[in-house]
Amino acid sequence: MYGRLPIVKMLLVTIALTVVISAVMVPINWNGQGASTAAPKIDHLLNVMIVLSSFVFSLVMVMLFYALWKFKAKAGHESYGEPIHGNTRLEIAGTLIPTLIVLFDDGYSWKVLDEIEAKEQDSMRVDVFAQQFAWSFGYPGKGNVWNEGELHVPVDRQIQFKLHGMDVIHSFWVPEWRIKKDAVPGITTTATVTPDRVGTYQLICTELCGFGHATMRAKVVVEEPADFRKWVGGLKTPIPPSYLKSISGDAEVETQPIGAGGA
Ligand SMILES: [Cu+2]
Repeated sequence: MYGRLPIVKMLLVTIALTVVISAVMVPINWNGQGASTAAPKIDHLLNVMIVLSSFVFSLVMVMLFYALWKFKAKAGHESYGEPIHGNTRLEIAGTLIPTLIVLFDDGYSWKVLDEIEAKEQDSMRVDVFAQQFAWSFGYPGKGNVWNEGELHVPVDRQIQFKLHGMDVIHSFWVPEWRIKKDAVPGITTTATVTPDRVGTYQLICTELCGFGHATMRAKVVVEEPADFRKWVGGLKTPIPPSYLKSISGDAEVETQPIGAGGA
């Protein structure tokens, strides 16, 4: 009734717009400094998502502005538009294209997370206890020693953080490591990280957990293995028995194919 849509032209404009938006958005360093082996993978994943999102956004904009221009009511035209009965081709394309994009996103994210979480032979376990509004850390491989408020880890070694929520849900996040995972009461969750840059960072609780949430931070020190051994060797306090007792009934969740969210 309106003639055929200029599909090829619309697609070309969509692709051109995608290129322009991506050229502006992709070079921006959204996540800041990276300091783990996961960081480049996640930053690359984000760039792929930006390009795909730019494509979807451009497609919608091109169709919207085409419709605004092409089907604008003529002056003095007061009646309703003609009734239509759907468009099978459009409905199939409108279902298939988003489905394929989302499936691709899923598959690619899954692959990246799988690579990050692949357990290495010499990975070290660190227990992380999150409670309102403080962090503490246990080193089961180092005589079960424990430290409050400051986390030390050796550089270039995979760490399996076993996360324990002692009261409410908290979330473990060191922005430079990119990985973020919830600490949930009753469940032990695992965050796998290989820090690859010596330095001092901040562990931030990123799940609104109560009045003191904004202050729930801990210092993170990534250091050479020898420095780490010296530091951990100087710890004398064992993990408090009350802590161990309160997590003894936890369900163990070794791997989660899809990362837990967090506000
Ligand atoms: Cu919090």
